[in-house]
Amino acid sequence: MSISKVSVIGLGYIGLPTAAVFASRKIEVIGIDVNQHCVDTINRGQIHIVEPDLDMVVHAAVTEGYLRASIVPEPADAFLIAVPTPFKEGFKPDLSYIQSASEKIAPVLKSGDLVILESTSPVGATEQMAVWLAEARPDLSFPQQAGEASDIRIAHCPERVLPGHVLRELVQNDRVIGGMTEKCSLAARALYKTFVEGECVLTSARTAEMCKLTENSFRDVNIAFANELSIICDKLGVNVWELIQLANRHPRVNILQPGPGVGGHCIAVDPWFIVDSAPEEARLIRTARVVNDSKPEYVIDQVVKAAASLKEPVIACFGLAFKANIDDLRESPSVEIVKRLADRGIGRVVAVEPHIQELPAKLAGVELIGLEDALQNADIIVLLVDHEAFRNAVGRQRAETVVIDTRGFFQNK
Ligand code: SAJ
Repeated sequence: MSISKVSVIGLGYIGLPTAAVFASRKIEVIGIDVNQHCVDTINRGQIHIVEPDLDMVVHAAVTEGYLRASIVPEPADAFLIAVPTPFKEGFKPDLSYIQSASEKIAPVLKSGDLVILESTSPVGATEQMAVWLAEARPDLSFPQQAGEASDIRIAHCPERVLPGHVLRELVQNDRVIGGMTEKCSLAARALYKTFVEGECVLTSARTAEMCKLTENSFRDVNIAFANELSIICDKLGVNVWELIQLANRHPRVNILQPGPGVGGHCIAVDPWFIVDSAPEEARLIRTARVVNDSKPEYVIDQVVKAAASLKEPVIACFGLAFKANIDDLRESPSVEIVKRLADRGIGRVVAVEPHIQELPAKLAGVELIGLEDALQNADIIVLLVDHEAFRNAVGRQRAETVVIDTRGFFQNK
């Protein structure tokens, strides 16, 4: 199967880097998005998201004519769907973006095309996508109808890149390729091999779906273990950071780090897809979510207690991003903590976040200040994100400043 044109549907944090990497291999790429502003930005050779080096790769791809964006789908040889899969009421997966992407590309599909679902999805979503495509195109055959003889090949190939390292991980990570049939898997592998240096391992679509959910749930459960330990250790008067460091000297123990909660768009969402599919069975996975989601309130309680004995304290919150050394504030437990602290009215809440120029609208009433200002004036420092930029702040706070360190940053680690 020869692929000379690839269409990427959804030009967000995964779709745009993927489109740009294909284009950098001199494959013609048409990126499709519903957002006109994003389409226009990309067509100017610029980007609308933050990811190191992505601006250069997109600029080169657009200038050299390999990458174009549009809101109107057009024929291609392979279609990669990288749209959001959030959850709705009751933590139920919302597949509406996949459905509308399927409906969009269906009219331009032709025999021999490959459709790949990259979005993190509950088990069965790829088969569901194939049903939507088949309903829209009764003139074409799909794997669920014709098996290996189908006109259209379908696979699930979940992305597993780490924000902040997307371009490197896209190329270097191993890739799980779950075709609805073996021919589907082989076609998808041939496509990814144009840029993936890691191994492309073949499996079924359902296993590939579960694999991605498993990876993020594994991490969530392990972070929940660390978060629960931190609360137990507070109660028992044990330094959790020292404890973890010591326990991790055991050759088969590797505990992750406690924090103020789990943020981002994946780890706090994906485990719910497993819980939704197997609500009775997924007891540990559900509990991990509950433990991690309760951590912000625990941190707030700590601050409220510390503030109780102070008059109008200046509460300086260090870090707003959802993790270290990035500027992404979306789904960040730190933003939530700062907002809820400000709403409580227990003092003057200020934020230090060297990676941004202005605060998001939901933090109206909070002031963004510099690190030195915070060190001089804070009565309480709440370390929420372990940004490298805070490294030289350690030990420079005033002697009387109370430090609530959710990441073990101010400790002797
Ligand atoms: N966190 C802790 N303690 C830790 C590690 C992380 O509290 O020891 C917190 C972080 O501060 C952050 C959250 O967890 O709030 C998630 O951060 P992360 O670095 O664990 O993961 P993400 O969300 O940036 O990316 C994850 C990755 N998945 C895994 O590592 C299994 C990435 O490979 C996936 O591609 C990505 O989810 C995704 O898109 O699914």
